[in-house]
This record gives sequence, C-alpha cells and structure tokens, in this order.
Amino acid sequence: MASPPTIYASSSKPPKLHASDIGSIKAFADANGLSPIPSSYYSIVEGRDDVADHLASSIPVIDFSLLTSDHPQLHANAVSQLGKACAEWGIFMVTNHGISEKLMEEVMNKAHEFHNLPVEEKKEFGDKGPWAPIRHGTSFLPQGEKVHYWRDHLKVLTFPQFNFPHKPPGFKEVAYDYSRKIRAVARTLLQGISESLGLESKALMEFTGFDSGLQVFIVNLYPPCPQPELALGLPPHTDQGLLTLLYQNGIGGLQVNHDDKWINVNPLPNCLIVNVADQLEVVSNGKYKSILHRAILNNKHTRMSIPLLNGPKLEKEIGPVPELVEKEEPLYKTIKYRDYFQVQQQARLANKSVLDELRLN
Ligand SMILES: O=C(O)CCC(=O)C(=O)O
Repeated sequence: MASPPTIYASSSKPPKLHASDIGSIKAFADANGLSPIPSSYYSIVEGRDDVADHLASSIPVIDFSLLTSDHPQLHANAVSQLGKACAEWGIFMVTNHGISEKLMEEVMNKAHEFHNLPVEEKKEFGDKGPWAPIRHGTSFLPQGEKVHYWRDHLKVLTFPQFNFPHKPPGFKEVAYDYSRKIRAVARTLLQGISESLGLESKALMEFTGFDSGLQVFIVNLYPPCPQPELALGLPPHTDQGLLTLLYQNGIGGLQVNHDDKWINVNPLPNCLIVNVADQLEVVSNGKYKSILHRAILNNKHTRMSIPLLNGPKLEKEIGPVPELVEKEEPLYKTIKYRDYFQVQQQARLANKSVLDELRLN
C-alpha cells in the first residue's frame, strides 16, 4: 500500500514540501482537503495578472472542412486564415476536424481512469528522464525547479513508435486511434501552413521529416487547488515541436500570452486547440511565433487536458526553410531536432528559452 501524504493542521504554517515528497499532487490534494497548500507551490507572489478577457473571443477559429475542401476558393480562404492565425496569434481553434466526439470522450474517460489508479499501480511508469518512452510524474520539472506546479502528468512517445501504458484496460487502444488521427490532422494543418508561407504543400513535411517525426502524448490532471490565487498548474512556457493539438475536459485553465496580455482560452465544444511551437517558428524564419502559455487553477473542479506535441524527425537538421531565406536573412541557427529537444529540457531547468539561444540577431 502507498503511504498516505503528510497532512498538517490548517492553523500551522504551511510546510515547504518538495514535489518528490509528494509524488502525486492528486493524491496529496485528495488527502489535504481544504488545508493551506505547501509554500513550495507558491508561484504567484504579486497577485494574479490582469486577464484581457475582451480578447478571448478574438482567438481565431479554423474550419478544417474548408481547409480540406476540393473547392479551390474555399481552400484558399482557409489557407489564408490559417496563415493569419499563425502570424498574428500562434493559437487557434480547429472545428470540424473529423475526429468523432465518441473517440474524444473515450480518450478523456480513459485518461481520467489512468490518473485515478492507485499511486502504487502507476509506480512502474515513474519518470526516468526525457527519453523514457512512458513517464508519469508531477509538477513541471521537479528535479530542478524552485517552485512546484499543481499538476500530475503522463507523457508518452507515441510516434514514430507507439508506446503506451498497458492500464487501465482499453486506454492503449483508444490512445493509438486518437494519436494517429491527431497526427493526420496535424499533417493537413502543416500542409496548409506550408501553402500559407508560399511554399508547396508538402514542403514543411519534407523539410522536417514529419512522417517519421516525434509525437508526445501528454495527459495532464490539475486537481482542485484550495488556494488557486497562489499556485499555477504550469508556468509560462512554449512547446518544443511544430504544432501542439490540445483537447480538454469542460474546465477552463489554459491562458495564452498575446501582446503581453494573458487571455483565457474558452474552447468551442469538441474543438482542438492548436498552438504554434518552437520548431514552426524556426522553419518559418520567425513569421509564425511559438506562443507562450500557462495553466491556471480553480478550487472546485478537476481539470484535464490532453495536448499532443507533433514535431520533426529527431535526426533532421532544423533551421529556416531555404526558400524562405533566399531573399531575407536567416534569423535562427540550424540544429538537429534531437539536440534541440535535449537542450530544451536542460534550459527549462535553468528557466531559459532555447529559442533565444537559436536567434541570430
Ligand atoms: O493544460 C493546458 O491547457 C496546457 C498544457 C501544456 O501547456 C503542456 O502540457 O505543456
């Protein structure tokens, strides 16, 4: 049996517990009830930032059925909207993507079942570093961070080789189906994005080796937090791949940084939230910006999010696409994606953006 998390009297000073003592914030939150949170989870020290809620409804929406339309004008309009969304926002919602509501619900239900397994049963998936195919853990980077984050996660490498936990029963099968369908949507978006940059539709796929590229399947669980004004689910960060496609349960919490303001993302029913990630910023020579985002908390509901990170092939050298730098200066260095991935994990520990290190000017 797992030993229960430490519980302390609500009148005493909150302890400074390390994430490794806690192991699972869900188990801790279940046992902790409404007691104050450990001070090591205080990441909001100067009060919550103002949120520019009037901008939330301006987050672009891309109708995937128009992007895949045989009608040339409808397709061209969708490509142009996609380019504008990537250039001006770096985040957009995709509707009519063709992934059934049933499959999305099944993935969400199984993901919840996974996090509900007893702590002991998930120990075999314990996080053994960024290259481990299956990693279950808590917070953001518990080994190096100064403050901790109120989330548990499962991170699985699902492409080009498919890995997945063998429990709960049925999770692996629906996750396989979902991972392949997401990959296909990401591929079509990348084709549209290529066209929006004035390239051939297959250009970005070929340049990045996308058909043998990396996919990381993440399942985040953010338990209700008794002091959501003090802690975060995830700190501000950008993602390392090309495109992240995220689906969440009905509970809000994702915020994006747009023109230096935080904005709540309020997804349309059944849509995918897509964000531009670091490698797309590099290949587009900075035309499309990797968006800074974070997860905030609430004190009532468990939030779940399932982002799938879709990146280049690990052995590909990634820099600006040559056609885009025929008439302009390259703004980023070229490095192998595998090295970027590795450095990015270390830089996160030092709280630095690796993209800044790739910038040439
Ligand atoms: O939960 C969310 O909405 C954001 C997840 C995220 O940014 C991540 O897992 O890297």
